[in-house]
Amino acid sequence: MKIDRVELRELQMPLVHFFETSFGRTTMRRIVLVRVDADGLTGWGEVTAGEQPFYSHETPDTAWHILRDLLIPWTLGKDWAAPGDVAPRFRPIRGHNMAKAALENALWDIEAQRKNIPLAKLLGGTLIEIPCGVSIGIQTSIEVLLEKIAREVAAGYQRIKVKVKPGWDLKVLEAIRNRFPRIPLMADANSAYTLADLAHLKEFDRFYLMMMEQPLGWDDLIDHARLQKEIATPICLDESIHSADDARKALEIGAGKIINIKLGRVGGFTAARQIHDLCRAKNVPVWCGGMLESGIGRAHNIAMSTLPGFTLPGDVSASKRYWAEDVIDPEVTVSAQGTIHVPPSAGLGYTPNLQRIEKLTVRKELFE
Ligand code: OSB
Ligand code: MG
Repeated sequence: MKIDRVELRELQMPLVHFFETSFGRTTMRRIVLVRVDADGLTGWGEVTAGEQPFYSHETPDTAWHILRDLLIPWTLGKDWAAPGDVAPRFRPIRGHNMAKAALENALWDIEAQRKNIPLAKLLGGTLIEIPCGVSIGIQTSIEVLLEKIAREVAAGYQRIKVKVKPGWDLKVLEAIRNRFPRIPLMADANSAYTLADLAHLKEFDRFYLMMMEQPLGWDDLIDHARLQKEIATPICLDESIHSADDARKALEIGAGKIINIKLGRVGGFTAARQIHDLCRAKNVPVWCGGMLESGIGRAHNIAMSTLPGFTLPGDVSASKRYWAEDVIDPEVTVSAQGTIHVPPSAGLGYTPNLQRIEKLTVRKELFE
């Protein structure tokens, strides 16, 4: 495919409800979309970076810089045999995986359209319906959290993830288990603890969680391996895994038993599929993480979640949980059984709503 044109846009999208983690609260998302035109087709990608460098080092502005000054000049006007071929070309740039993923994933969208098949099928996906969970942020009170959980359970979601941090953890989990003794439940700490909290982290075992996500350092594997030896709850790695090599090393030393795969964090579909394949060969379950994506990133997450190793419900949920109006048609909906039916049409399976995208755009730049 020959890339004729690339457009970068920044959208500002207010969340319907703030989202709070151990590293802070988000109310307004700044979302960079990449539109690529090639072979008479249009593909879309999304930068999943947070507004501040509190989850990873990337932000919308660092991604814009890396895309404008490096990734776009390296790909524009060139003919790529396969979408994954840009991944080795991008390798000299250290990190900046979310910028890389946005461009690479747009090419996968185009390739699927060129072959007239769903993106899920192009990736090797087999599921036609994917299991969904929700990630519920830190709330103003435990009562508010319990009400939110009740609503999501009633909506059909197959597992509940809550965010935890020191001061919002054991008493919260205790209250949840008192009211919902049987729901599949997990906790995500986003690196809020250290090994000095070992005794405290052992207490989480009381709540028979499906897993505890990224309790320790955002770039750590060693301490996670030490912690995993001391607790029964399986550790799931998120922030620490940026590549298939990271995943291999993590599993080798026992840093966790489950991996959350996020397209942006690992640099796109090529790396995501490598991690999936590695974990599958080792019988390690994976699931698809979320980054408060717009419909574009959400559509990519849905396609990836159809790969056979995605055996656990992901943080891939309905558009309306995030946005008054999403940027795709139709918006993503979740069935009463807590599943998303994967669209059978070619490419993303959802149509970017150009008018709505234009309305939300606060800056754009065109490269030809
Ligand atoms: O750690 O999984 C995370 C959102 C932003 C940054 C990090 C994380 C999250 C979520 C939300 O948990 C998942 C979603 O609903 O998109
Ligand atoms: Mg996480």
